[in-house]
Amino acid sequence: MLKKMSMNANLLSVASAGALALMSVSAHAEEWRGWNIHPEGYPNTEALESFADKVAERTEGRIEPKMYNNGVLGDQPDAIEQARSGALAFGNFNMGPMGPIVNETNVLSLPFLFSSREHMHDVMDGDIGRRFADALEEKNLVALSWFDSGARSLYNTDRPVEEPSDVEGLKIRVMNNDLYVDMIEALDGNATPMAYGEVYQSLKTGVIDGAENNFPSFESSNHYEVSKYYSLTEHLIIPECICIAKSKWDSLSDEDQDIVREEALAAAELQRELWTEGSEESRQIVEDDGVEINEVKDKSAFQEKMQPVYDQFLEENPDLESLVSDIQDTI
Ligand code: BDP
Repeated sequence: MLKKMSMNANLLSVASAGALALMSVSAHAEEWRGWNIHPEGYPNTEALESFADKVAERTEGRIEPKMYNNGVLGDQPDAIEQARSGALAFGNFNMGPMGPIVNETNVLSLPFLFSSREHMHDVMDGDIGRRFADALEEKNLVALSWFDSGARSLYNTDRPVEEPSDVEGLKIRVMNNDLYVDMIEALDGNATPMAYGEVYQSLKTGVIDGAENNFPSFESSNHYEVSKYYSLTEHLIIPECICIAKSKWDSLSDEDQDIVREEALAAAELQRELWTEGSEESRQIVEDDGVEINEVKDKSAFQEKMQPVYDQFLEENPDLESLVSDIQDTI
């Protein structure tokens, strides 16, 4: 009897040693899967890779972020859902496709809301940015810092867009957000929401006539190879976050939270620097390849066309009116 008990106790201690060993492996290195839609060399990718390395180094391997670039973990709307549930640990998300999930962030998709990148940075780095972060957190995403994504402009396979009427009849791909459908329809174009990864082929085969994006994305996605008119409408300046799954964030010690937050802020600083250089380089690449880039002389004509989009949005979301005017007043 005694002998049997001690054998069991021995077995138990072997088993618990095994369990402990397993626990310490997982406690030692928790892989954090990070979603990124962009390829190697893109400003965001460089900054995210640096974030991942620094976090792993400073937490001495307690957290091991690993970037999955090129959107290999899925489309942006799916990835946002995965990060909300904790299936993905974090991602670099654009506030455009965030709108259908976190209603407040739709404000950031109102055309011509920000007058410049600097305006956007001032807003997002200050108290108003905190309000957006609070709204995101209610939906289980912890926004730690804000990346640049320049200004988005229209491009198409057919003609330069110089005035609103030039958009008439063009089939334009937009990101997944009804506000962008309204925006293109207000210009008498046909809007087609579509995943980013499908745009190249759709431009090439004529399923769509155009799309809209910043220079780095226009270049890195190769859309410039098949769409030779880029018109500087600069209608959207949309911030992007480094957003962490709330469940992952809440599981961190205070010390590790500080490290992750500091490195997310450092990554945003790096990204913004790389963005400035990267945009210039991308513009040069597409120009050298024969893309015709035109200024839009009278931007206010486009802005005026957006009035119904604002009116409808504010009618549907009266509680967001002060947020819109606070942003417009931050100059
Ligand atoms: C890029 C954004 C990316 C979007 C993409 C798009 O950085 O998050 O998914 O545009 O148009 O500029 O879908």
